[in-house]
Amino acid sequence: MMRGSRIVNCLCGAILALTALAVPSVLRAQDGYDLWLRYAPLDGEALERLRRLDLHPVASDSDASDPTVELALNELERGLAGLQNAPEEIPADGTPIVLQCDSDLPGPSGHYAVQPYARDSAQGIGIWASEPIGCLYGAFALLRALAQGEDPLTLNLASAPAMPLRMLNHWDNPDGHVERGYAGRSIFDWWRLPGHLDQRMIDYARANASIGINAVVVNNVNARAEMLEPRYIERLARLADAWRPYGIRVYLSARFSAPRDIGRLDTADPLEPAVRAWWQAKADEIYAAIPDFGGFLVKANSEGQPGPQDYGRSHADGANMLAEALGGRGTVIWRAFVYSAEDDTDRAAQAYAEFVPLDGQFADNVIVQVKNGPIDFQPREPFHPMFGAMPNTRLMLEAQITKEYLGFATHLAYLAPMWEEVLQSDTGRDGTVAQVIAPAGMAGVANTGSDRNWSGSHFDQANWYAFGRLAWDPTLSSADIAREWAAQTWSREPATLDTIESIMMDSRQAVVDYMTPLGLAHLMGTGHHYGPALWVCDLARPEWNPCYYHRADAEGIGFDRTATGSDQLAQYAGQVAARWQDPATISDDYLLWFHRVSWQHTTQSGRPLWDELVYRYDHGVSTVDSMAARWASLEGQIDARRYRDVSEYLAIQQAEARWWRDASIAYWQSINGLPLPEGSSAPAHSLEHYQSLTFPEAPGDT
Ligand code: BDP
Repeated sequence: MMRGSRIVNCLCGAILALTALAVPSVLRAQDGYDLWLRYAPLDGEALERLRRLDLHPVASDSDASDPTVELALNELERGLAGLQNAPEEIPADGTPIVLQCDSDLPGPSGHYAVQPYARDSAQGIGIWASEPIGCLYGAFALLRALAQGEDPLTLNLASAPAMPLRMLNHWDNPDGHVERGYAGRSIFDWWRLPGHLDQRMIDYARANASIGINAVVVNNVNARAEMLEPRYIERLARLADAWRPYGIRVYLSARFSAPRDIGRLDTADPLEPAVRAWWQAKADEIYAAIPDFGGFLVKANSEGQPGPQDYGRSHADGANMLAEALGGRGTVIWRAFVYSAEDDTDRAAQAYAEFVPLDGQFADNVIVQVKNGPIDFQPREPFHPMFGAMPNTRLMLEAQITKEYLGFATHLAYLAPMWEEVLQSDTGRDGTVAQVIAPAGMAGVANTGSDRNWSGSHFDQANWYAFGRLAWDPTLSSADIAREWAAQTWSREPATLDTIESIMMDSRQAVVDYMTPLGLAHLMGTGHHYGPALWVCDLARPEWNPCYYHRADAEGIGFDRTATGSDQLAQYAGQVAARWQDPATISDDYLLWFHRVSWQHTTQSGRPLWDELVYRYDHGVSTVDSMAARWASLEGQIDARRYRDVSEYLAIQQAEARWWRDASIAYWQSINGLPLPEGSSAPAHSLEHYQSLTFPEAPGDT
C-alpha cells in the first residue's frame, strides 16, 4: 500500500469523522437494505482497540488468486472500514489477519478456526480453513464478533456446520409472483437474465454466505415445467456463476410431468424407459451448463401436483428415477408434504403413513424433506412424527421463513424460538430432530422479495438470519441469535438490545396466543390465509376447512388424535406419545391438537378450558400492546426511518391481534353460548361483521 494513499485516507477519515459528530452513527438514515451487514461504526474502547491494532487482511500466496478468498479479503476490508468509520484502504503495517485456506484443519466442508497468533515478536489474527469457503465463513464470523464489539485478540472461534445442506427454497414463479411472498416481487429477474445480472443477486449471495447458507432452489415447488427449458438453464447458469464464489449451489424445483409438458412424451411414468431417458438427457444438458448444479426439489402427488402415483408408482420409484438421472452429480430432494383428496383419514397422519413404509427404498442421493410439523407451518405444531421413524433414509427439515400463517410481514414474529422448539424435540427414536437431520440439512421457504429491506419488514430479516445460523449450528439459542442479529442490525447499546431481544423473544408466543392458542391450528382465511376464518366449513375438501381442525360444538372443542380418535398419536415413539396421551397432563400448548375436551375441562393453569382460551387471546393482545410500548421507548435510539416503519407495523399488529381475538371469541360464543369470563371485554363487532370481511388484495396467494 502506497503512503500517498494513506494520506488521502486520513483526510477522508477526518471528513467522515466530522459527519459522525453531527449525527451519531446509530441514527444515520437506514433503509434496511444492508441487512445485518451494516458494519456500523464502533465507538469507545472497541473502536480504540481496532484502531490501535490497525488490522489488515492478507492471504497466503497459494490462496491469493482464488475468487472466494478474494471475497473474504474484500469483506474484511469493507467490514473493518465500516466498523472504524474509515475508508476502505489496506494499511501498510499494523496487525495482519492472515487467511490460510488450504490448511489441514480437519472438519466438514466450510469449517474454520479464527484465533490470534503470536510468531516471533509479531502478532496477528489467523483464519484457518481447509478450503476457500471456510475462509469466507471465517471472515464473516470474525466480522460478526467485531461488530458486536469483541476483542479480536481474545477470540477463539472454531466452528463447523452441523449439516451439509443449508438451503433456501424460493416459492418464486418465473413471472415474478412469489407464492406466500410478503416482500414484493421475486428477486430473480428472469426477463433480463442472462444478459444482465442485477447487483441484488450479488448482495443476496453475500448475505447468504454470511450466515452459511449454501444451497438455493430458485423456483416454486408448485413448479412450471418451462423452468427446465434451455432458455431458463442459460439464465440459471449466469446465477450459478455469480453465486459459486459464495459457496452457493443452485437447485431447481422440477415438475414431475415435465417429459409430457415440454418433452413431447405422452407419459411421465417413472418406469417408462423413454421417460427415464428424457430426464437423463435433461440432467446432462443442465450439467453441461452448470457443472455443480445441486439437483431437483420435487413436490409430487400433493395438492394437485403430478407425481409417480398418477401411474401407480410409489414416491420411491419417482425419486429414484430422478436420482439415477443426476447420478453422483446431484441430489433429489423429495418432499413429504402430501395429503390426498381421496383419503379421509386425519391429514396429520397421511405423510407418515405414505412414507415410513418406503424407508430404505430411496437411492443414496435422495433426501426426503419433511415439514417441521405434520400439518402445515402453523404457529405451533408438535414435531413431525416422521423424524426418527425412517432410520434408513436421509431426512431434511423444511421450515417456513416467510410468515404465511403468522401474520405475513406486518406482524412481528421472531421464528427462531419455534425452530429451536422443533430442533430440540427428542424423537424418542433417533435422538433430537436436529440429530436426525444432521446427515442431510435444513431448508427454509425464503422471505425475500423486491422490497428495499428484502424481507417485507425489518424484523423479518431476523428470521432469514436465524434460519441460517440455526442450520449451521442448531444448538445456538434463539435468544443469543436475536441479540447478535440486533447488535449488527439496530444498535449495540445494551439497554436497547435488552429491549429488542425481549420484544423478539415474546413475539412468536404472542401470535400463537392471539391466533391459534392451546394447540388449535389452521383457522386462517381461505386461500390467502390472512385473518381469522374459524367459521369456514363449506369448502370442497374437508381438510381445507377450519372446522375440520377445531371440531367445536356445544359440548367441546379439539381434534382427538388418540386411540379413541384418529390415533395419529401412535405414530410417535412410545415415550413421546405417553407425554401427550392424557388430556389431564398434556401441556396446554398441545391440548387441542391431540385432544377433544369439554369447554369445562380443567387446563394446566387450573382454569376451565373456555376461560383459559379467552385468557390466552387476551394475553396475546396485551403482549403485542406491550411490544409496541417497548418499541416506543426506543424512539431516539434507533434511526428515524426504521423506527417509524416498525412502529407503524406494530400498530397494524395491535389492531389485527384484536381482530383475531374478537372474531375468534365471537365465533366460539356462537357455538358454546358461554358468557365471557369476568373482566374480559366483549368483541368489538358481531360475528356477522367478521364473517363479511373479504381481502381480494391480500398478497402471496397461489
Ligand atoms: C402450503 C401453502 C402452499 C404451498 C404448500 C406446500 O399454502 O402455497 O404450495 O404449503 O408446501 O402451506 O407445498
